[in-house]
Amino acid sequence: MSTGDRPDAVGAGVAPPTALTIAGSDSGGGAGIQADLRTFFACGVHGMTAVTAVTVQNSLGVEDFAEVPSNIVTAQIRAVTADMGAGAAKTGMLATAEIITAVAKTLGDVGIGRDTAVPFVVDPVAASMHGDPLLREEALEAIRTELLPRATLVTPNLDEVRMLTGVEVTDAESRRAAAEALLALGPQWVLVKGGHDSGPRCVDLLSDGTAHLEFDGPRRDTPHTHGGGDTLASAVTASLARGADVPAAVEEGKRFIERCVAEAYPLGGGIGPVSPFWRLADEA
Ligand code: PXL
Repeated sequence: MSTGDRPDAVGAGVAPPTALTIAGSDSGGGAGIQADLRTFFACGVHGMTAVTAVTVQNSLGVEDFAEVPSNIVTAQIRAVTADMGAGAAKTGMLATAEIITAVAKTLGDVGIGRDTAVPFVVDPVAASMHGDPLLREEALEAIRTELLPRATLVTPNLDEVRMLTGVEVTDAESRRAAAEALLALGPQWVLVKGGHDSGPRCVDLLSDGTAHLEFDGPRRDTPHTHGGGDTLASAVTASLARGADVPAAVEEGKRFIERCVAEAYPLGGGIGPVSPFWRLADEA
């Protein structure tokens, strides 16, 4: 799809590809479910949601959150998949071990995940950009043992890599070791993201244990990166829903997020969101 074009598969009155996000609400609109939906839209995909938690936040941080009961989370997944179908799915903030366990079981029941026809991306969200926790401590083990074995792709940043595997990424060798440690937990592919690293370049490593693909881009000097991880994972999920394989979807997702970070905007007094608005601007 070139920017400015109507996404190929979408004609008037014709349903676009669909994707499901299982994630938390960000009242500030820049991350979580809201980032996922605006990214799906910008990438030509009809977005559906299973809301896991409602956060109370603005650009200055997360003040509080309430979880949605796990039976309501799974009922949302069942309702949309039974009737509308999902071309791909992703998770973001899952908040508790109970929700993770319920989501993992339900995805198995409805046929979403690695080794099925419906690709599944796990963005193992643990904290906000401000460091506010979005996942209860005991839930990490449920991500490791119940969610990652079902994942087509897992997209941790370096803090999440450390929390999940104990590996501290400092160079190419430790990045490779981190990918191996994550693959040992059962996902088909892993994208170790370099965004939280320092240095002038941002290097991400995509691996399935056989292929090792590096994505290298410039690091932007902006504080406004709220929703960056969600937006990347959603853009990749949208590409998967449109039929791309994992390396092609990550390539497309990287191109998308790089421009969203380049055009991120201040909003409020703290960290502003990455921006998919350039897709609209190109339409004018
Ligand atoms: O960007 C990670 C993230 C995911 N989901 C929700 C969030 C955040 C970051 O603040 O609030 C709901």
